[in-house]
Amino acid sequence: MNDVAAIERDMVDAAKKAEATVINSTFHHFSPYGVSGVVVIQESHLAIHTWPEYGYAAVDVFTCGEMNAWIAFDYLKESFQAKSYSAIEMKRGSVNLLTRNDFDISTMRQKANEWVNPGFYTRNVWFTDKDENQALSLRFTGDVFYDHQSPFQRVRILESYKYGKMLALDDMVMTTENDEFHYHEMISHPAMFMHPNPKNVLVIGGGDGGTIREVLRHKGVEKVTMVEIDGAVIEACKEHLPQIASSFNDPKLTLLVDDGIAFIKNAAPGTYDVILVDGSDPVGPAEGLFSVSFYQNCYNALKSDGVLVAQGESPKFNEKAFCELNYTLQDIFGRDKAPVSLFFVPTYPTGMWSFQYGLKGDIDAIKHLDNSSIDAFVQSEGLRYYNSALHTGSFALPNFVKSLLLK
Ligand code: SPD
Repeated sequence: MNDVAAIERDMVDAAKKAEATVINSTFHHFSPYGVSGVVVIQESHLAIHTWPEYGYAAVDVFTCGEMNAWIAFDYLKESFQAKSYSAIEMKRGSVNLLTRNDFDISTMRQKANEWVNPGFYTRNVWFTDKDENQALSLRFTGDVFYDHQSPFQRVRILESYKYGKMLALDDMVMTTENDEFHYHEMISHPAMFMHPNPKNVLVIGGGDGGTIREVLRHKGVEKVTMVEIDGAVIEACKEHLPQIASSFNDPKLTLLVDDGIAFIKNAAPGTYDVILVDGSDPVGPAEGLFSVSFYQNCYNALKSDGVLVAQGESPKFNEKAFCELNYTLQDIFGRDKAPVSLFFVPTYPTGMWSFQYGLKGDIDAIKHLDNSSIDAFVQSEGLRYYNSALHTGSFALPNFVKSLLLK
């Protein structure tokens, strides 16, 4: 009752099943929940208002009598899987009281043509990523390129007006065509440059392919292993987000569709120079990517000088997960070895997001950087977010974030 695209589809299909002629439809998602919409048909209209919090919808099927409205009713009952329902058929108007007006049909047609605005767009559908108290909404075209319930999550590729195509897992924005570089450059290049010579890299998650694309820009890398639990994410992105999923055929890549948590548990100690945890939020399949045992296993799998970087949530949207992850990293890697970098993602709730590090051995987040080779790399690769000044600056935290991270 909160899925605006599915409700619009079912309402339009209900009209068609009843052999109505569909003229247009307009549907609106209210934040944080509720949908209203109308399907205009030659025979009048179908309208709906939903209250997801009650699992309830009110529907009107208004016809001029040349179609069987009950067919539409039965179809909606089925498609909404209604457990209970009530319906009233209401005859409108008192025909004996009506008098027909005479009018000139050709004048009416001409006037109608003047009123029609062919460029007028009526669809107004929104995707909302939210918790109980905050939300970020993106208006999207209503086009759904991929929608599949995998064993782990609902995987969708939708098209937003402002940010292009978007990967959503369950109801959360993962990445969009137009701002993916913020995230993918910042999860990979700071870690790759703070390590003196990263050769063997492990990516856990990252099914859209953006993180491996960035890691593989570093010519010294010899091997990248990527472990993604959900093959549907890879399949969807290869087909619909090819600019992000552009490196799956790289010969240096070993791709495993498998559970990253089990993988790291069984990894040989001291194997990787850099581990990047490109997971989703700590609900569903990614919950284990926020556990103490997972990070202890990552620590063991790193070489004696190694860098771990993990998607660290937001200090403004998910403070609890943000802090708990950092406390875990402080406990495992050491208090001064768990720095946090902040960066900006317009399509994540609040926009303020983090990567959290665990640094092993002599690695430091900023002390040993060679800024001129970083900027030469930035230039030659045409990076759009990361640069040497930003690398250092991203580890400078606002005071309220520093306070949050004090154990
Ligand atoms: N709320 C979004 C958390 C970020 C999840 N990872 C994004 C995947 C991009 N490769």
